[in-house]
Amino acid sequence: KIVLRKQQEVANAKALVSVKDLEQSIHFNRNTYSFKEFLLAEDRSGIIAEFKRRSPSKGLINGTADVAEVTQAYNNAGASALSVLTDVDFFGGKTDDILAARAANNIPVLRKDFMIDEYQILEAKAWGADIILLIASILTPQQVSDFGKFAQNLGLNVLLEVHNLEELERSICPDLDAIGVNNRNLGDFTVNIQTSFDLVNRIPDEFLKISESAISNPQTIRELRTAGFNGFLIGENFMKTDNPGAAIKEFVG
Ligand code: IGP
Repeated sequence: KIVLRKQQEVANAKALVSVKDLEQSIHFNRNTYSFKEFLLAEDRSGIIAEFKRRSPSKGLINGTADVAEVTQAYNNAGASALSVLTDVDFFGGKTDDILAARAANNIPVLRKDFMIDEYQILEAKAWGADIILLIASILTPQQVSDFGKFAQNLGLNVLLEVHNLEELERSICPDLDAIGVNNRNLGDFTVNIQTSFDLVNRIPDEFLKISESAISNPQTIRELRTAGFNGFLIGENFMKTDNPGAAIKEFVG
């Protein structure tokens, strides 16, 4: 059902903004920031810090936070990259959020959405994103490879999200930069950090390894790092506080 909803959304967007318009936007012709460079930088934390107003599993998380202010605070605290939700219906995101995050920061930005069409990848570039997310559970292996190539040809980096070994083995291909293990099951919203520990050694070393969701303390980050992860995607535990930019500081270092 998410795929059908997104297809409708993409059709509506295409009717309003042509591919040519996207290609002529100011952000389209720029050098993107390298996910790998920032994730592995000595002076950065490996944290991919997410701006998320609400979610289907938690409802409203933060209704008042300002995207430029919060992402800048994440960046200043040592985040390696920023993740910004652009899905409207489920996550309360919007295009302006990613434009604002881009304008305020000089580190990689991930467009966090359900990508099902090349058009959305062009949007991501036009809106100032550097990284796109491909979710294995909603895409065929052929789509993962095609969208991965398409994004990399635009200079974007590609994060493939998997939730189990079957998805990983079915979808892995050379057209990716990073593999993210989602600790949250998108079907029933249950979370289990063990998912990351179980899958980390199945990810080939040529890919960046990211653990996603339900990371609630710095000790877990240390354990994930020891197990082989390079990156840690964290949203709710920052966003649910009054001051997300202060909350990240306790997770860094
Ligand atoms: C962040 P959390 O539990 O720290 O808020 O999780 C991120 O991993 C989560 O928002 C996410 C997500 C997704 C959201 C991971 N994969 C796919 C939407 C779509």
